[in-house]
Amino acid sequence: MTQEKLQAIAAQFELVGDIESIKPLGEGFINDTFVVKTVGDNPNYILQRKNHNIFPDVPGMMDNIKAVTEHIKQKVADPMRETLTVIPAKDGKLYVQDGENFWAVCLFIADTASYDRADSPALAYQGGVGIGRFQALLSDFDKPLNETIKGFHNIRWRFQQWDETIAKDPVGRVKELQEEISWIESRREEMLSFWSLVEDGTIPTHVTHNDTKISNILFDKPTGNVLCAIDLDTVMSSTSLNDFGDAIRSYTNTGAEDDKCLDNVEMSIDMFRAYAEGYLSEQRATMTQSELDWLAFSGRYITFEQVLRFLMDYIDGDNYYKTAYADHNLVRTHAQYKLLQSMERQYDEMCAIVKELSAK
Ligand code: ADP
Ligand code: GN1
Ligand code: MG
Repeated sequence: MTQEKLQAIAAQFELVGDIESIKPLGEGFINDTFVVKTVGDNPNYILQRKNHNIFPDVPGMMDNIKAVTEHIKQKVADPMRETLTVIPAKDGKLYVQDGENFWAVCLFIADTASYDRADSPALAYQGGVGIGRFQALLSDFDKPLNETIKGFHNIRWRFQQWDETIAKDPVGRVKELQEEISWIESRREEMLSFWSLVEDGTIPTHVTHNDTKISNILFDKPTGNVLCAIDLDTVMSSTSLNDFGDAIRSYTNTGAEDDKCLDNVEMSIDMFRAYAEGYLSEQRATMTQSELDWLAFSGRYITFEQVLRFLMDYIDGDNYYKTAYADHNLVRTHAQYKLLQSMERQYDEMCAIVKELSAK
């Protein structure tokens, strides 16, 4: 993508100030993200090419983001910093379509930090507060939301995709993956029976973020406190347990998501406690008993789902996640499986911590 092309796209949005530069940012697995710097004291912007293969209805997704951010803005002290601000195109749409590509812009929130890994329990606590608060701010949001990715955290749907991918075996990788496939199959019933509690309403649904890894939270640089949840592409109705579980998958990992050295990867129970404490400080009062009962399990559920998704993408020939090298998705599978096993070993302790914290 040339600078000229990027400039031409950015110029179609309602930006204040002349563009000084457009530079790539971050390492997201799905979209391409750029920072648009403007001349002088004018605001800067985030320009994103939204992955249309993964998000079939980008206009519907942008409607979701606009609606939830407008809702949050009504309730917070600093509406320009405590949530994203969507910048429309000059034609009034929330995106610009350029051939097959869809682009969107939001305000760059200055003086913030984001992290790929939690390096202290204090940060994990703040992360928990951030997602708990995000859910609380949206607890009275009552407009319908578009389903941006079908069955995103629905393991029944994921197993359907899984069975089809294994049957198809498009690049002939299934035969060498019998052990990894058994990791998935041996947990199928357990995961489906958890999900059936969401399907039958035992576990309620809410407006949720659905992609709560640590890099999707901004922290305020001057105070170190959490500022807001970003990357709102997957905001949809689901169980709030998914947001907790996905964050636990990310904040508690002592290694990297794609660590080649499996000895680095464990679930840190201290990080678990810190994140849970932050989250429950915002959410405890409104949670049902069924949500509390399954809170610790949600870390296992989402980590399992991630093992399945990475492995399924590897079997499929690496079409979904961006990869940096040939067997990247397999390395991710192994590292996430190590994390899952670590959670399974420490599950009783996780449950005891939830019990202790929720009794406070
Ligand atoms: P992706 O979908 O590729 O993960 P994100 O929306 O998460 O993209 O953005 C990638 C990174 O860019 C974030 O982790 C954060 O560091 C930074 N970022 C995104 N949006 C903003 C924003 N509005 N203000 C400041 N930084 C941002
Ligand atoms: C993707 O977009 P990003 O990088 O924040 C993915 C998540 C995965 C995550 C794994 C829309 O998140 O579901 O958990 O990678 N997002 C989508 O790191 O599939
Ligand atoms: Mg992101």
